[in-house]
Amino acid sequence: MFVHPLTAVISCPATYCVWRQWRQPRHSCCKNQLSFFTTRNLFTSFIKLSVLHKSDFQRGLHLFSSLMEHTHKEPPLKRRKSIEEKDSVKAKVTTKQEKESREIGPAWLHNVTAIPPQSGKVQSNLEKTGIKTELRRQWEDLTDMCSCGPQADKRIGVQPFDFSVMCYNVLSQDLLLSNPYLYKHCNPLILDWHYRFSNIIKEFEEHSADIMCLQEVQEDHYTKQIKPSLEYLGYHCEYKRRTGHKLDGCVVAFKHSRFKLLSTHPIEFYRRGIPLLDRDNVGLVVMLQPVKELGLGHICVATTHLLYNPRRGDIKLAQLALLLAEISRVSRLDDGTTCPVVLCGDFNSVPASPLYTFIKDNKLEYAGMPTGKVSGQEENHRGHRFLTVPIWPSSLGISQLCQFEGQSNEPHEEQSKLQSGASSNGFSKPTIEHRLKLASVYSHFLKESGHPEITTCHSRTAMTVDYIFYSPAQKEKSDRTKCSVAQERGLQLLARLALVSEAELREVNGLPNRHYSSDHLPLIARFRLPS
Ligand code: KL2
Repeated sequence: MFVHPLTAVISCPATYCVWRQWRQPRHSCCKNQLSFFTTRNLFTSFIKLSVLHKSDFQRGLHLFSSLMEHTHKEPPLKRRKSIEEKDSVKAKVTTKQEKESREIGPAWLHNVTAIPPQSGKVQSNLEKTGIKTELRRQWEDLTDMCSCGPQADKRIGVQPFDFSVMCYNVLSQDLLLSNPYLYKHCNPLILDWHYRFSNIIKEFEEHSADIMCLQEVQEDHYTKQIKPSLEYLGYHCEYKRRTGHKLDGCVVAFKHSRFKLLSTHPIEFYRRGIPLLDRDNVGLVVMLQPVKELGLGHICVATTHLLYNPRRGDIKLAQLALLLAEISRVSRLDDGTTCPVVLCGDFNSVPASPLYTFIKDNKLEYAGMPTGKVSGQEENHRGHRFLTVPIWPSSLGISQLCQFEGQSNEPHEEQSKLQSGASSNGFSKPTIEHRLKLASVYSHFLKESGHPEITTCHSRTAMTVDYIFYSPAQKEKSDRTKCSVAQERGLQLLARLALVSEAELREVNGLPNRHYSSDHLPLIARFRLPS
C-alpha cells in the first residue's frame, strides 16, 4: 500500500491514519460548472482522532475545563508555550479589553457561541450545532476568455501542457494561539492542531493541484507531518522559514510526475542596517520545467506572505520590490525575454489597494501617499506617515524599476539614466515601476451576484488578501503596448475554483470551521502552457 518508506510519518502515525481514512477518489478539476462539494465521515474520523490521540485529546479537554473555572483571570500575553502544548487547543479567557476590541469584526460573527467541550460528548457537540459548515464552490471554465479550445494549439508534435496551481495560507498554529481573539467564534475543538492537520491534508489531496504554494507553514509541523504527507502524495517540497523568531514560512510543492526542479531561490526581506526592511517576512521562487514536454520551456513560480501591519505600506512595497526583482532576475531568459511567471501568496492587501494596482498596472505614483493607504486593509489613515521620495534607499540595490542594479531587461530610457550617474538614478522620481506583465486569476467580484470575493475571514475581517497572478499569453492582452518588454510566452487561464461571498461564509460560521481548518480559503487555477 505504501509506495514510499514512511519513516518520518511514523512519528505522527495517529494523524496520518486519520488522514488515510479520509482518502477519496481524485476530482476531475476542470469541468465546466462542476460542483465541488466534499463529503467527509466526520463521525468516524473524529472517533478515530479521539481514540488515536487519546492523551492529547484528554489533555485538551482537561485544559478546557480547568481554564474555564478561571475565566476572570487575565491570561499572560503571548506566553511562550512548548510545542506540544501549543498543538492542543486552549480555552479562550476573556478580558474586558479583549471583549471590547472584539466588537470591531463582522457583526454576524459576534452572535455565534462556541460549544463548551465536555468529555464524551465531543462529536455530538459538533453535530448538534446544526450549522451548515460546507461551502459550495464551482469550477469556472474560462477557456472562452483565452481562445484555447482543443484546436487552439497547432504546433505539430508538441502538446500544450496543462497544470493546476493552488495558493493557500494554512494558518500556523503558533499564530492561531498568538491571536485568540480572531477565533472567538470557533468551537475550541476545531482549533486543535491534530484536527486541523487532518482537514488540511485532506484538502490537499482532494484538490490534488500540480503546484501548491502555501503560507504560514509552521516549521515543526512541516518537518514532521506536512512534508512527509506531501511526499507520500508524490510532491517535491521546497521550504523557506521566516527569519528571526518566527516559526512559520512558505512552501512550494510540486508533483514529481509533472515538473522537474531547475533551481530554488529563497528570499529574506530582512536587511540588516535598512530600517525599512527590519521585518521577518520571506518569499520563495522556484524554476520548474514540465517533464515529458521538454520543448515548452520553463515556468517561474513564486510565493510570499507580506507583512501584516496595515499601517506599514512602505514596508510591504519594499518587500514586494525585492520579490519582483528576484523574479525578474530568475525568470530572465538568454534572449532577454521572461519565461511565464506564476506569483501567488498572501499579500495582506485588498484588491482596491495601491499595492494591488501596482502589481497589475506596472506603475505606482507613491509620493505623499499615507503608508496606511497602501494595502487598503483599513479605512482610517489618520496619524499615519507619508511615503517620501525615494521610497527605499539606493543602498538596497534595487532600482525604481524593481530590478537589481545593473540588471536590465531592455534598452530602456530609465535604465540608461540609471547608469549615467547618481543625480539621475531614478531615485528622485515619485514613482516605482516593474516590468513583469501580471494578470490576476480572480476578478475579486463574484460572477453571479457581483458581491466581493472573500479569501480570508475570521472574527475581525472578511476580505481578499490572497492572489494568484500569472503572465497572460499574448492572446489575452487587451493593451499590447502597456508592457514594453518582449514577453512572448505566457499562460492561458483555463479555469478557477470560484471563491465565495461574506454571506456564504456567514452561513458556515466563518473560518476556520469544522470542515475548513484555516482562516483562508485555497485559491486554485488551471493553466495551459501553449506549445
Ligand atoms: O492577515 V494574515 O494574519 O495574512 O491571515 O497575516 C498575519 C495575520 C499573520 C502573520 O503575521 O499573523 C496574523 N491582528 C490580526 N492578525 C494578525 C496580527 C494582528 N495584530 N498579527 C499577526 N496577525
